[in-house]
Formats: sequence, structure tokens, C-alpha cells
Amino acid sequence: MALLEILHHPDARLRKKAAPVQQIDARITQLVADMFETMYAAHGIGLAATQINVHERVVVIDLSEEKTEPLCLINAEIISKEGKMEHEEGCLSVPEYYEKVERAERIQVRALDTAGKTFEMDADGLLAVCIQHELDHLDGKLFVDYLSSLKQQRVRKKLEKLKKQQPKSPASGAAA
Ligand code: GNR
Ligand code: NI
Repeated sequence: MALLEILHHPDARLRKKAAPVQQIDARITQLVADMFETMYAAHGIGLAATQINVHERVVVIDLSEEKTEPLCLINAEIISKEGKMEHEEGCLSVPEYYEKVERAERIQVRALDTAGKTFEMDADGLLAVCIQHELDHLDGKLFVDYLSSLKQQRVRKKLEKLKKQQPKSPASGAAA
């Protein structure tokens, strides 16, 4: 198991489009385990591989209070959408910023599980929001992209300020 570094906006790597997983092997199983560990440690309810600089279509989610309901979606596709809803969103790649975003209210999803088996599920409420948020990450999209350019500018300024206050930890690698 390993804790992985989560990329922060604005980082060009968050804009890369992820490729479908070709084969679910030990490497992918390890990736999924590391993503759950990283998501739980960061107190997130979801994490897309893009956020840890792996550009393959893997998403992990756990909405439960006790962190006992892990859901992994590989090569997920939204096969139908219904209705509209507004929900306040946050993102581990956009720390300390929350804003309402409009999404489909109900979705139907088809994906592979970690055994490589295709399954379908219906989602509404926060789960539907979270799946749409995570699949956007795999296409290089962030929730702040839906906001007005004024709000986007504010987010960038706020993150620049945060970055100055919190110099990079040794784990994050880059030299000063
Ligand atoms: O932890 C997270 N919370 C959240 C809240 C509302 C809508 C979406 C999310 S996902 C986010 C974790 C994350 O950044 N996933 O990509
Ligand atoms: Ni996110």
C-alpha cells in the first residue's frame, strides 16, 4: 500500500485525458488499493486516477460514514442522464474551495469492477454528483470549469496564496 500525492489545480497534468484500462492485472489492483488508501487519508468521498497523475480510467468512491462501502469504477460510462440538480462540490485538487455546480439528477452507469466484470448501476443524489465529478476528472475537467470566469479567477488566486503559505513537503518531490 502506498499514499500517493494528489495534484492541485492549476496543474497541467489535471487536464490530461485518461485512457481506458486495457487489462485488469496486479498493477491495476495495486493502483486501486493505493487510491482507496489515499482517498481515505485525505478524507475525500471520491478520487480519480488523474488526480494522482495516472492517466487511466479508474475511479474510487466511498460515501459511507464508516468508510466501509468502497466502490471502484473502471472504464465507467454514463449511459443515461435524467433531470438537473444543484449541489455544493469540493475537490481534493482544489483545496478549501466549495461551490454549487449543476449536474444531472439521476444517472445510469456501466463500468467494470476490479474482477473485470461489467456491471450497471443507477445513482442519484450525492452518489450521482460524485460519479459525474470523478468522470470529469478522467476527461481533464474540474468542477471549477463550470463557474464564471470571475469565480475561476478567485479560485486561482486563493490557491496561489495557499501554496505560498504551505511550502512543498519533501514527499511532493519538486525542488524549490
Ligand atoms: O471529497 C470530495 N467531496 C465532494 C463533495 C461534493 C461533490 C464532489 C466531491 S468529490 C471530492 C473528492 C474529489 O476531489 N474527487 O475527485
Ligand atoms: Ni475532485
